[in-house]
Amino acid sequence: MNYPSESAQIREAIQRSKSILLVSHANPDADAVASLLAFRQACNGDQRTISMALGPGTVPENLGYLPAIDELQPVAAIDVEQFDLVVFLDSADEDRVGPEGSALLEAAKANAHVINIDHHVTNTRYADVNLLDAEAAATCEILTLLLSDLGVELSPAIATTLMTGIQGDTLGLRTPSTTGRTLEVSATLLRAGADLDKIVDSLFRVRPYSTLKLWAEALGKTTFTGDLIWTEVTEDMLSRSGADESEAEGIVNFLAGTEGARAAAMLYRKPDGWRVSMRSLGDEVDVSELAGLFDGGGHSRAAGCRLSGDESERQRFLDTIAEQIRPSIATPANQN
Ligand SMILES: [Mn+2]
Repeated sequence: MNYPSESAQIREAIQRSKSILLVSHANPDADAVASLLAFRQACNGDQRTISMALGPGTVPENLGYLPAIDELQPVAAIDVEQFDLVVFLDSADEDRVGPEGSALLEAAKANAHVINIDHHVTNTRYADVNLLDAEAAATCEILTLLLSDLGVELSPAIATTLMTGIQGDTLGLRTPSTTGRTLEVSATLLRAGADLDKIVDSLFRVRPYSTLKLWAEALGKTTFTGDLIWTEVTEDMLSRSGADESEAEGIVNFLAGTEGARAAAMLYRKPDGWRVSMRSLGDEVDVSELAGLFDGGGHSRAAGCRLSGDESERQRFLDTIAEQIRPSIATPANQN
């Protein structure tokens, strides 16, 4: 057993339930979407009603190959009172689900049993059963271990879905969150029939032309504030390129690899401010701490927050981050 006590509690909760709601976060990524779909497939053939809901944001088009992806619904369309078990996946806290998150969690707690399965260090343990494993590179890594505990056989479709979440969160097993166990779990999924070719092509190679046009413009606007490299995506840029916001997701990782940058930020212009996504390449800068200064959170090398206000708030953010990431011991000048 990988998670003896949590797996037993989750098994019991599922057995007791008649209708299950699976929920994941806003601006969904591969791990969020794959977590829902994998859990859904694992319950296939089951007599229970199972619905899947996501916080606001576009489902990335490159995940279109995943089975049952068209069954995903927006959280706003869900009547949570219909469900007696609600499972939050890949969501560190209720706000991560979006503006409706806290109301949803409150309603879920009033009517249903609530389970929280996640790998974020910043998870607030908001559920009745919390299966949290910050050592896991992806929620789909936890789910693979959980499904094994529950005795669910991995079909090629489930394996492909779980592998999608792992590949997505590890950028193809390349992030420092990738552990020996991540590789072992991946090997298990591959042997169970995961279509790795399809996943790697869909996540990392094939992209629409609109993405290239958006990237060209966003990279063209890239600039430094101190050692922070950053750029912005606006509504105008999206309409000029014909891209949707999710097509900009990889830009911040790309920026983080720039020599001389200690952290990278992507600012998504919103009517009331910005959504910010941050990355760092090395151990020296913990972007979850930086995001925390602006009421955000995440992982040490990938985190996010929101800014509300105008250009002056954006400037305050940029200046604050630049100041925070300045090397603490200044390099002595003209010493040699
Ligand atoms: Mn994740």
